[in-house]
Amino acid sequence: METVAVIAGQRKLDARALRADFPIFEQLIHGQPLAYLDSANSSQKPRQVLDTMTTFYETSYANVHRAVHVLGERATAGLEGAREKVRAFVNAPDVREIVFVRNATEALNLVAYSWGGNNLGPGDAVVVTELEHHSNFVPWQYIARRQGAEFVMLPLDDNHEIDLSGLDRIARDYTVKVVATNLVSNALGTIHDVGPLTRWAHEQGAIFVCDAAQAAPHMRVDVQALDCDFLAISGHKMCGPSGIGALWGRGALLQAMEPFLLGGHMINSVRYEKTTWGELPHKFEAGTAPIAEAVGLGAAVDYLEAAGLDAIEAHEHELVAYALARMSEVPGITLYGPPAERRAGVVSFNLDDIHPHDVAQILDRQGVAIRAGHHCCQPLMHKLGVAATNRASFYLYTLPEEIDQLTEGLYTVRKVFA
Ligand code: C6P
Repeated sequence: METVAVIAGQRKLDARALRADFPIFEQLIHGQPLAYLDSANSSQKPRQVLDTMTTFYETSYANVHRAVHVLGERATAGLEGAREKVRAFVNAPDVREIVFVRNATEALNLVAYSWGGNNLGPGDAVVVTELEHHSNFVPWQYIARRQGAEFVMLPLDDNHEIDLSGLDRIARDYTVKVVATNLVSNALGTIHDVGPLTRWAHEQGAIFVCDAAQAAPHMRVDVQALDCDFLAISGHKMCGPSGIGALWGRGALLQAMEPFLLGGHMINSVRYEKTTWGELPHKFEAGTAPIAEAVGLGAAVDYLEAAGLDAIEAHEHELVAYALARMSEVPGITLYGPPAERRAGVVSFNLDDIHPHDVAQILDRQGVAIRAGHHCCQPLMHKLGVAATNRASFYLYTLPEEIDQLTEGLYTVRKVFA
């Protein structure tokens, strides 16, 4: 089926046609059509990914890199083929720089422990922002303090944008070794222009660590154009299975780093006196890999490439503009985050003083799935002056009708709490 039309030179996504690829939508929830507005939490999976994984298990499954039999070879080719797809997806120069991990959290911990654990010390600073997901905040906070280094948070300004005005002072006070931020905020949807921060980080001689967990599913992410040093993604947010993610790192940095996890597969030789590490990327892939999950991630990359990252991004901009317009009419609503042009498909909000969990529960009864909570961004919630928000998030299969369903649902919530 044709799912992308070309209108005036711009590829336009046909979300209705794409949606037919997702079996999850073939059911009613509480007797209602499912409005799945929780894709930033985890996306749904198309048949192409599910079928690829089933076929792989049925025809090609074995352990990888250690069997000479046919199935071992097929499985290894499947895993390494997926690595090459991920390499091309993020435009990494070398496939050996792609390390398979469980998720973005593990990728960021790997960098914090392996790079930070050997390169940070007193007088050094790790700089993160106030709107980081805990996965790009807590590992840095922990490793900086463990190493006796400083943990510095770039605050948000009153518009909830990253405030760069304190950079000179930070550079004066510390030797900045790490700057870590996300490309897209999971709680506000902000698409960050990280260029100035990357340049500043490199002027300080620091590494720039990019959390692309929310960016990679929704827009073209190019590690060379970003000029970052490490980049983390999660498969489950981009139509792939859970249990697989990837870390990209500059080859020279990865080469110089100690391994993160130790054991099988990641060694070159083991003697009583000494163990030496394997080549990249295996040095960082101890134990049996998430094999079918990697193959599924490869299929997800194919799926997103076929839909077109530009078309996905444009579709989400349309949806988010529509959502902001519709939702702003609901009395008592507070919307957080930037204008539609600078947002991925995420809308965080609060409704009067109704607890977000109550809002989410009443919406669920109407077939609308959103997330309520702190979104693993407690420093940001503190800045917003709330304990939690509601968050609706969109993806390539989201339709405007689902936003209508959400908006109608919010009127019902207000009636219930009137
Ligand atoms: N955000 C959300 O609902 P994992 O759990 O490791 O796959 O991804 C962690 C992570 C890292 N960075 C960002 C920007 C993220 O949004 C997430 C996951 C989910 O917003 C679950 S808390």
